Amino acid sequence: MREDKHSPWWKKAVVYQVYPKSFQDSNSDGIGDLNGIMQRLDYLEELGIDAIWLSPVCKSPQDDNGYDISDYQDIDPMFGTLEDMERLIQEAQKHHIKIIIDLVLNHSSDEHFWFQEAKKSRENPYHDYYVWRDGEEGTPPNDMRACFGGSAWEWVPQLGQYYFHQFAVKQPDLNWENPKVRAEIYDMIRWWMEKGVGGFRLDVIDQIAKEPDRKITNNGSRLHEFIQELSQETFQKGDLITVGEAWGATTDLAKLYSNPDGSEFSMVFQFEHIGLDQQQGKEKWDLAPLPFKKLKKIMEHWQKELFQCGWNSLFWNNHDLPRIVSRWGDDKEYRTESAKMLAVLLHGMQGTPYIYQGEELGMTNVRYDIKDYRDIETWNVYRERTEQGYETSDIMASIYAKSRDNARTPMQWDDSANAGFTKGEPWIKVNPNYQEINAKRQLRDPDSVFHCYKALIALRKKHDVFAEGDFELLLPEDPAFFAYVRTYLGERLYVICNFYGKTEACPLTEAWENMQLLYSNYPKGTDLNTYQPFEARMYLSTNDIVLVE
Ligand code: TEU
Ligand code: CA
Repeated sequence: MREDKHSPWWKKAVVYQVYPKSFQDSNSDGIGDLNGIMQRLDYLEELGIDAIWLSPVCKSPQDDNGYDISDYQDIDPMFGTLEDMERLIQEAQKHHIKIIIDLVLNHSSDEHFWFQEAKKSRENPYHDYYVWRDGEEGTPPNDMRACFGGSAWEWVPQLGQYYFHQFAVKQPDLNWENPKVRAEIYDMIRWWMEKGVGGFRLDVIDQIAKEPDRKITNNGSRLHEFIQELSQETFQKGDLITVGEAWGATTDLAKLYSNPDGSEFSMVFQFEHIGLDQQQGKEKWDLAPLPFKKLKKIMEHWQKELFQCGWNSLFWNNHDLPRIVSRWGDDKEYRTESAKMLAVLLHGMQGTPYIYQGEELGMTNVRYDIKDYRDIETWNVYRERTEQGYETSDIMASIYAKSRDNARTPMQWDDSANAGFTKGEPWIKVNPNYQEINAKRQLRDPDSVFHCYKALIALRKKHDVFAEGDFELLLPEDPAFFAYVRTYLGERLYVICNFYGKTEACPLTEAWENMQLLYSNYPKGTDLNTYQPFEARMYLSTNDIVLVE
């Protein structure tokens, strides 16, 4: 059990997500690996992060880049060995960094031993580890679709049954209704806890309690029962950070997931702000402009609703999302300014910030020829939409904007060949802008995006108002400014961001000259009410009690 339930360590922590395949290659096979991560721990310590969330490194046929696990207790040889993983956990500790591993518990790979057994016969002891329905070839039990396209049901002729898969065909859904499955999973998690991991990220956790007969995927009726049991059997035995991925989370559900009594997780990833720039009720590929006021409202709603009765995670990016600077900033003329503005905006809020590798450099989206994409989802949408008669140029416009490979291009370390990521042939092309955008250059430049992130991390540690303050949105109807104030005891933290690329006069009239300018992405101007393109500032006002002698 945690020692101090009221302020667990992760409330002031900042997490950095490593997508291992694209972070650092150490043996020139073109694929990032665990030893590569070890070589970059100094860099991460310099940035000041507290934990690494490591996307899956377990054994996997890599049909979905490791989110299809064939052995939860071994490392994929492509990334290294179990000993390398143990060493990474220890080495990271020396850099004051914990390792959070990614648990993919909704499904396994079809190459997992359980599934290999399960499909042998209906009587096999592992058969019920997965979700089967009787049927006839060509007529699946219902019309449910898989996330990556096609039917959610796959026919297995020798059994005369279909199995259910919410994602790829090679990712059969595990049957959480079966207590044996749950017990095996808990054993496996405890085994990782004994190895000294600092926490867990739980992949699509809100989909584990699926009820395919009712066409329910997210938020099934037994979901919180399962999660509470999982938490009790595992996480609550340690002092961990846990974060569930929950595309279907509302603020009410998030209060359950992140209940301060510790009965479920530390926090969840919610995606309400993430789906905004797409046509209502359509897919992410159906692009629409960002409704800015709605973005403000949604962020305000989450900040307010979870205050003192839950905990937010704060993120713009992950391995499934396009680069935020290309998405809602400006990746051309104002790349540096807008990347910093987006950082300031998010890092001033309450919650645990997550930085996705390269975000701290303002890395951008890419535009490749379709043959150079690697992601299963990207290929599927290209094929499906081509079959449906979409114009190729429209499909490519969607892929440029939203492909998951935007996030998966190699980390840009320096201006040498392949951005210093590999001495071999990278598994996915490097973004051609690496000579301009790279870590080496930014480490030397105090005005870089890197140094902005570093400063924001340090501020969160220094001032309690970042973790503890309440939230009030300012100028909710303003079309250009995203501004808010956080208050905690005597401290007031103002965050004011010009969200767009035009110079604007700020309507706020506080006495800025009496406050401390904690951070700004422009040199201090003379006119305190004028904001340059994408200008962002943080002011701190403290009610100093003057003692009169
Ligand atoms: O993603 C969950 C999920 O819902 C995604 O498929 C999402 O809809 C998609 O990426 C949007 O483009 C998690 C992992 O983060 C993702 O990488 C995996 O592919 C997926 O689960 C399956 O494990
Ligand atoms: Ca390698």
